[in-house]
Amino acid sequence: MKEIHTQVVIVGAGPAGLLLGQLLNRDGIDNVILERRSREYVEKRVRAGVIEFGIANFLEEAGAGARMRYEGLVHHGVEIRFERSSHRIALSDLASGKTITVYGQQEVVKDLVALRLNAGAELLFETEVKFIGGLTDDLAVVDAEGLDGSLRLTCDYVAGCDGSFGVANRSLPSSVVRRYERTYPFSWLGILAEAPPTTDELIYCRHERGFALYSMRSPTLSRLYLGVRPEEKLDEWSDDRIWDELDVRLATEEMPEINQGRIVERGITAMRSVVIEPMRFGRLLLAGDAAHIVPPTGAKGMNLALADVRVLSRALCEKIQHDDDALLDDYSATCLERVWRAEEFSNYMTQMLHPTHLDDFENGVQSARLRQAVTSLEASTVLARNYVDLNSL
Ligand code: RFL
Ligand code: PHB
Repeated sequence: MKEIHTQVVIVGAGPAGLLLGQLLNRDGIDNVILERRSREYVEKRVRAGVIEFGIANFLEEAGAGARMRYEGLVHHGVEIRFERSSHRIALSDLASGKTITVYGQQEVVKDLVALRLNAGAELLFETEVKFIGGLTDDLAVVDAEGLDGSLRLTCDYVAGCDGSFGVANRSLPSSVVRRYERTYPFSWLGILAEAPPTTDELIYCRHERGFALYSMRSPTLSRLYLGVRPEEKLDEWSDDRIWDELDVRLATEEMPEINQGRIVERGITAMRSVVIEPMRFGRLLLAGDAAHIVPPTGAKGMNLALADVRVLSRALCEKIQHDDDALLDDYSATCLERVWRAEEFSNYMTQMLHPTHLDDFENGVQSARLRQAVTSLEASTVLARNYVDLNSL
């Protein structure tokens, strides 16, 4: 078995793990990233698209924002559509001039992987962590299986950035962990299509047949979602059925049809909210989806993950370089306050925009909430601020 010693082992090369690696490298803290998938797989995984104002600035400060600034689409508003009418939320006007940047998560991942490999830092793909232990000992131990066989790493700290179904959150003793969870009675069917976006801004739409979201990635690529029942299968959705349903749900008099094109990626995602408390046990610190999941309606998952590692990198730096425990001791509480705010916002957006065929009272409440969101200055201001920059508030 090959043995390695480093200061921080990072489990997972998603946005959280990769940005943490970059921040620690900049502070001169030795670290190794272990990722169970191949480089090609993580760079092609299509997921999030909206980067908050403060998080975009932070990516730039971390030296990872150059291509995002050049290629990302800067948006000043979003549209909320219901009962076949459109309502614009003027994000920048309502949120002190702030904007969102539409830039694919896999582009953020590609940029961070390139930075790391160019710096010659350790990033082991196709290396799956099987065990994390020694959390209250002098050194933590991480066992992994890689392309060249078994590995044992010893380290001061383990950053569990391996997503919801990884090994890190299962390594916290069950006696100290509390898990809060909600599963929603719908999923999202998402597509990426070679079609120029029909609109300049994102459209969140509630239609009696279900939710729809119009988003984009570039002047030639559209990203669209349909709310579907959790039991629905991808093979029941032909291209024609997807486009017809998007047309029906999104249609207004001003926008009767949407641009179509070849569908290059498709998937169905279940909608869940999860919070794991605490986010630290001894030498193990959870960050990103490993610690919490939000339904994608608020566009918060990746932003939360990046905001966690902003806190974590500072805490690790204070501890490792100045032997100061204070930030590390506060890590979980500091993050969880923001995490619960994001859970609340994502839950609010989800519950407002997904009609239910089971409960007409709920549908009435949703309509009232939507009308308030677009007609009350106070309500639209809260929505705009949370949407644009929740993680810096
Ligand atoms: P990731 O990206 O899941 O990365 C975890 C990595 O860990 C690896 N791994 C392991 N590696 C080694 N050993 C093991 N035992 C391992 N187990 C797992 C995995 O292979 C993976 O590479 O977690 P991270 O870094 O915390 O990032 C979180 C984000 O990916 C996630 O929150 C967002 O994608 C959520 N999300 C959105 N977030 C936004 O901020 N804005 C959005 O617009 C947005 N839209 C979305 C979304 C997520 C979606 N899906 C598909 C879930 C839209 C969708 C449809
Ligand atoms: C996306 O562009 O993929 C996207 C945008 C907004 C969301 C979720 C996903 O709320």
